[in-house]
Amino acid sequence: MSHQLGTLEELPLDYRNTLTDLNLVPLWPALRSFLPYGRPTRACEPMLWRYEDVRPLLMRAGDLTPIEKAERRVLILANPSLDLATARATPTIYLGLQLINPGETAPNHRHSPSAIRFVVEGEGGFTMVEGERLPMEKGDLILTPSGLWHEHGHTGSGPVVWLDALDLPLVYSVEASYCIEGEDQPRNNRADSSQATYRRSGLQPYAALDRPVDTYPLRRYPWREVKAALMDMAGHAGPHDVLHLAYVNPETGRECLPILGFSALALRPGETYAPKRRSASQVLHVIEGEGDAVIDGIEMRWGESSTIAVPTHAEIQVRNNSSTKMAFLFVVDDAPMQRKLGFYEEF
Ligand code: GTQ
Repeated sequence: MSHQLGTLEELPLDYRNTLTDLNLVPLWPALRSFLPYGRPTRACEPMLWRYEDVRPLLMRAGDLTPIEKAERRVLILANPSLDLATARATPTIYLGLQLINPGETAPNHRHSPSAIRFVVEGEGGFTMVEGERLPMEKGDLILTPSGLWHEHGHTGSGPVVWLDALDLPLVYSVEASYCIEGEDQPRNNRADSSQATYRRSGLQPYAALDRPVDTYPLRRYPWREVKAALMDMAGHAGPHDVLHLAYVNPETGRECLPILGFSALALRPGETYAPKRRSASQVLHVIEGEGDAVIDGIEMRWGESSTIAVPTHAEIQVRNNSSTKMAFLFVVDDAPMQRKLGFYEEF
């Protein structure tokens, strides 16, 4: 039963002062704010970044700041509803657009937050993870999980840009975020070898059956193959089936990182994606296509490489405006963390 709860002001001043002196706070005046009825109170608001707005500023950063002075030349997509200084797109998701020019290297380091790279443009970039050189082509997903050494480089021509997504806000908020710098990694001679070892879902090394599961066996998910899988799926699906594939650990079939989850969504020409509300916060990054979205009543128009922040519990509709072309979205969410902690829900 719902009661009007007592306020702080109703309490005698001497009582309040004594509580304060003893580092005590009464719960009841704040109870509804900690546990609002029905839906959480959210500071996070829907937000859109258009790549055509960000790109010129990122290129300018390339002229203004040499890589040695940046280590990572990144413009953070900071949602203004969440306090710019805390570098968050959603309560748990950090996003940045990173530029690397030909011949530059972003030095080796490892850190407690987990990161992914999702390639936005350019050819010839690579990320080295624990000695394994992973090429980066547009739309590829590259994992650099917590604690693994990683460095970036670029041996091609023209700029290379990718979207960084990190669970940094969560790790930082529990005061566990830190980084270690290292010497350049010794490069093993098995570039991109996890691609070969985990060539196809449903197959894994035989020896893996007799050892504990590998936490991060596959570090690159090529867009060429993800797109082909979505198109194959479209060919077999009914017209109302949602074309949505999760990126998973091939040994467990579960999410590939512990806190953030990644998936790819295809929208047929004219299709509107209107899923149930989810307790996870999300990011939608456009791989190809253009359209409209309504996120909690906020209307926005998206195009190639746009990035949209979606609050927890949000009402969302995303429409592919083209009558002829498919649209493809990369989705980041914090559902893996919420599932592990037991409060993931859809409504
Ligand atoms: O490329 O390792 O956007 O360490 C933020 C922190 C990228 C990276 C970011 C990082 C990196």
